[in-house]
Amino acid sequence: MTYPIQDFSGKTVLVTGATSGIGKACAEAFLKAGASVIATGRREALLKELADAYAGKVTTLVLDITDKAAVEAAFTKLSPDVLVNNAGLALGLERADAAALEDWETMVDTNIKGVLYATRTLLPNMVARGMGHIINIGSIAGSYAYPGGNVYGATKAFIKQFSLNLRADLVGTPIRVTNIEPGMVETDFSAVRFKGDTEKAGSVYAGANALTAEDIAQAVFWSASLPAHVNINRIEVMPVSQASAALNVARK
Ligand code: NDP
Ligand code: 8X3
Repeated sequence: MTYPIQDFSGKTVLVTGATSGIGKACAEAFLKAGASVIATGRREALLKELADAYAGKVTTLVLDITDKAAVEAAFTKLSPDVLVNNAGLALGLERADAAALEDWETMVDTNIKGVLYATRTLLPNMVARGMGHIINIGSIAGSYAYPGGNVYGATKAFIKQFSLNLRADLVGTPIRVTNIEPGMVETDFSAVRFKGDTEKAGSVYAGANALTAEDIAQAVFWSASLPAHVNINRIEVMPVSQASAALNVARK
């Protein structure tokens, strides 16, 4: 018997932060499988590039995920089969006593509140339709502490627990919830974290044989492609070159 994976033709996938990196790769994985994609992000030109590359299959929504009113207005009538809550960022790697409070606020606004705005707006439609899969992009930073990961890691810990709590609420409905937790993926992530310092960003990935955005897109796609009765709760993915660090001890 052939294993009954989902057919994505005729299905719609909404990807937040589809202008680059993991979000763009997720959009492309679903497009290649025949789905239509609603691609969101702030950089209109990059959304247009994606739409041009997959003519007729991509609807673009230029929006800032931290803008609650804009998200509600844009998403309220939508009922995608899959929502990939991917838009997010890290800002800075300073110790907590030196980090910029504004950076902390931006991470909370984007990585937590943005996910809440998208999820809370779309979820009633999914429940009413009796169909839907919410796939959050968490991080290993939500499970393992590292110096400078302070608020970024905490936002991803929120996403891990929010994903599990959504599952608890949605038992008895067909809605699925998955948290994908990547380790080091070579994208614009570090260039954003280091505010355009591409040399510093490059050194993060140098010689590391990091994961690619496509590696994570495959985990996202696989989770969504499984039969409707299967829920992947969490997937933690690291490059083979990475492992959780030993506990630190400061010595005299
Ligand atoms: P990128 O910088 O390549 O992509 C980030 C995406 O998020 C962009 O499409 C960007 O779109 C979007 N985004 C950021 N802020 C906003 C905003 N305010 N409103 C709308 N969209 C926004 O990085 P990645 O692909 O690596 O990151 C994607 C996700 O993966 C993030 O949640 C990140 O935390 C997570 N992750 C990344 C890892 C890595 O090592 N790279 C590891 C673990 C998790 P635009 O700028 O056009 O608005
Ligand atoms: C990104 C992975 O380890 O840089 O979420 O925080 S890490």
